[in-house]
This record gives sequence, structure tokens and C-alpha cells, in this order.
Amino acid sequence: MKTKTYAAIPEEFAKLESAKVVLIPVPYEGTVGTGKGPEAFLKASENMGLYDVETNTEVYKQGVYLTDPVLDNSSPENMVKAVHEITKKYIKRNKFVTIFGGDHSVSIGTIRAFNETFDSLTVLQLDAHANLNKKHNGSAYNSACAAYEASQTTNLIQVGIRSLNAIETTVMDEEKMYFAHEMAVDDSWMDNAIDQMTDNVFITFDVSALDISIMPNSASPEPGGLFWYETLDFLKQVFAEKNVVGFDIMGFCPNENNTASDALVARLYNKMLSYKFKDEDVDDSYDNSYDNTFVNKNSNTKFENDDEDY
Ligand SMILES: [Mn+2]
Repeated sequence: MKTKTYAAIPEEFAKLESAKVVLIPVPYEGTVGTGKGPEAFLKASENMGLYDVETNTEVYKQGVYLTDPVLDNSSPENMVKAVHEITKKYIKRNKFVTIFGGDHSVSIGTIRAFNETFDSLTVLQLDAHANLNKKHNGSAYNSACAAYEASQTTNLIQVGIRSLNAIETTVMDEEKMYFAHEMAVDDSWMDNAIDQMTDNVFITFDVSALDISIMPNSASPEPGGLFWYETLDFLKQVFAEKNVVGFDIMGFCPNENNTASDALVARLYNKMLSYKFKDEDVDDSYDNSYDNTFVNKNSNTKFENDDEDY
């Protein structure tokens, strides 16, 4: 795999020195078939329109530097170490660091790096699975354990959960656990979850959080889950109200016979970046101004209640 730049953006927006964003692909297979995730995501990103309608921005102009993929899979523990090291390296260069996996165990390394760098970190986990096992099959570096360390060392908030085992219920903080079946009938979860967050928030997004109908290609699909626009509504609010310090997207398990999921993760990544940088100016000399003057023949608006922020 080696895509030259994220989404085939021009080189001038892909240089490390000037890029505000760093994207680290981690095609770590784990035990579930997610090794091809980053490659499918990058390919789909190249086929996507990069202008974000909602925010009226082209976020890639903030600069996105694509690193070489992290390929260390000599052991799950060594992979986590390698991910931790590279994530921390780019955080220290004051980049907005994003990671695309890969098995969810990759996040043990990303969360550790952010938690060591940012004060009183909230980890917002969107996931079908709690991933709160201390060990699984003898290892602490397994997707089933992805959030255990975060549960002990950060303010962990879990959203979309609908699969866990009895032992995990002894670890979970019920107040900060948003079960999918409750979310489906009461949308107050969004405000409640945001109220529980500290200012610094790292988002770990396991694509299994999404409803199985819009994301059939997750590592361990579960029926139920979040739909597209409620997911965006929630993320939009989190980015608007909190200091999101970085994010990862994990657990994507592409199927070459159904590439709709590839398009979803490509758009999801671009959306999250767009929400992060929507108010930041692009410093460039690029001229994208057209003569936009036209005669407005009809002053009626499309919707009656135009109370959105964008
Ligand atoms: Mn997970």
C-alpha cells in the first residue's frame, strides 16, 4: 500500500512542515481481518469530493501529512509500542494526529500517547463492544481489551455499546456507558454524554458503533447502532463544544464486493476533520473566487426552521 498523499491532494498540502493534520495508517490485522482497512479507506478517499457542503470548507487545505504505515506486527505488544511512539512523536510536533486502523487493539497505543500528553483527558469511545476486558486469550493487547486501560486512567465515555460480557459489567462505569438500546428511544444521551466530558477529548471510533445496515463491514458486526446523521449531529456538537485533541477510526473490515462501507469511512474521516477545522482560515494564495452575484428570483427558503449552526 502506498498512496502518495491523502486523497491524492496536491503535494503543497501534504508536506509535514506545513500540515496541521497527520494521518497514520496502521493496517494491523489482529485476529479479525482489518488489515486491509487503511488501504481501502485511502483508495475511497481519492474517489471522494473533498469539498464539505455542510461546513463550506475544503479541510485538506489545512494540510494533511500521510505517514508511512505502521507495519510492526512482531507481537501485539510491540505493535502497541510502535503506535504509541509514532503517535506521541507527531503530537509533540503540535500536529492534529489521526490514526486509521486496523484492529481496535491499536487504540491502546493511541490513547496512551494522548493521555500522556493532555491534561485530564476524556476518551470518547464509539463502539458496539465495551472492550473492557483486562485480558483476553491471555493477552492484554487484544481488541476485547482496547478500552480497559482508558477505563483506569482517563475519563472514559462509551457510546453505542450493545455487546459485553458479565466480567466487563464489573469494570464499566454505568453512568458513562450509553447502551444502544437506550439511545434508540431517547436522544438526551447526546447532551448528557457531552456534559460528562472534560475539555480535552480524544475520540476512538470503532466503526461497529454504526448501525449494521450502513456499516456491514466492521470486524465484529452487531445489529442495532448509530445511523449516519445522528452520528454526525453528535460529533458536530462534540467538536463545537470541546477541544478534540485527536481521533482514531478502527475496526473497519473492507469487503471488495461491497465498497459502500469504504465510501462511508472516507467521508466520516473527512467530516471529522471538517468539524475540527471549520473556523480556521487557510493561509494560502489560492484564488477560488468566482463571481457569485446572481439575481435572486424567489426569496423563499428551502426549510422553515433554519436553526442550524452551519
Ligand atoms: Mn472495539
